[in-house]
Amino acid sequence: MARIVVLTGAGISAESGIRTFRAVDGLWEDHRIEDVATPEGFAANRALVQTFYDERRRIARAAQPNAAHRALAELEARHPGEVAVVTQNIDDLHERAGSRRVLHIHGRLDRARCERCGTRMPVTGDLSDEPPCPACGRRSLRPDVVWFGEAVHGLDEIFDAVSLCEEFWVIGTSGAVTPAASLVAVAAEAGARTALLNLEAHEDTRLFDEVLLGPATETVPAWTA
Ligand code: BJW
Repeated sequence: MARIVVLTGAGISAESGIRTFRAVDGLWEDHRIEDVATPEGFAANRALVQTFYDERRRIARAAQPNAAHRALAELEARHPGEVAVVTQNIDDLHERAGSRRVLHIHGRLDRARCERCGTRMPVTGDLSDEPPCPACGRRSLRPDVVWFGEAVHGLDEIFDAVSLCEEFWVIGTSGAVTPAASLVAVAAEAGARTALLNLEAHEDTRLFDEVLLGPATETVPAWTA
């Protein structure tokens, strides 16, 4: 089990040029959440949702890990086996920075899942082309991401890790979405020290033992040094 569990959100990738969701210029300003981030929205307009994720996949591929991703990878390298990253992000910037133990609670942009047979696979091109599933041949692939109303990935493992850690740090998330937002209460209840590193204070700030405000590329290297 990891001594340090780090929960990350969109804010950690913001300085890599990936838009957050709930900022003034965030993704939800251009799109209705229910149109692009629910199973119902996908059923109503597959092309819109596939194109939305194709575009985000292109942006994520072109983005580079920043100093905050690298600081977490370096922390893990200095403390092998003691650090786990639980990310809400669907980009792979933690992995590309060198983090080895990364759990993608909301899925991954670079993976697809067949709605018919459940097979999961890497995505190389665009899903809006509606390529067939290599396992069953149906044109039923969707991004392997977690939309509202769907079960997050690996929740039991994450609850176990958070309830056994000594340090629980939360970086770059608004705390607007459960169950990720409820993990700080689990950690605090279990006696872990909790810390929030975020650009700005938000409703959940008071739940943390320590709060460090500022851009992640400055706060995370300082905090993990
Ligand atoms: C910086 C920075 C810098 C900026 N440095 N910081 C009522 C009705 C229906 C459902 C519910 C309900 N009440 C609760 C629910 C549950 C629902 C939920 O939470 N809804 C709320 C909106 C109310 N949750 C779910 O549905 C979840 N599933 C679930 O509960 O399942 C139950 C179940 C069990 C068993 C079987 C079946 C079901 C699933 C939630 C899925 C969320 N999915 C998304 C999309 C993923 C794919 C994609 O990326 O497109 O996940 S929504 C979106 O929000 C995305 C994010 O991961 C998530 C969190 O966003 P995040 O990361 O916090 O980003 P922001 O933009 O909000 O905040 C960024 C922060 O960074 C800000 O604070 C900035 O200040 C900061 N920042 N720059 C540091 N440089």
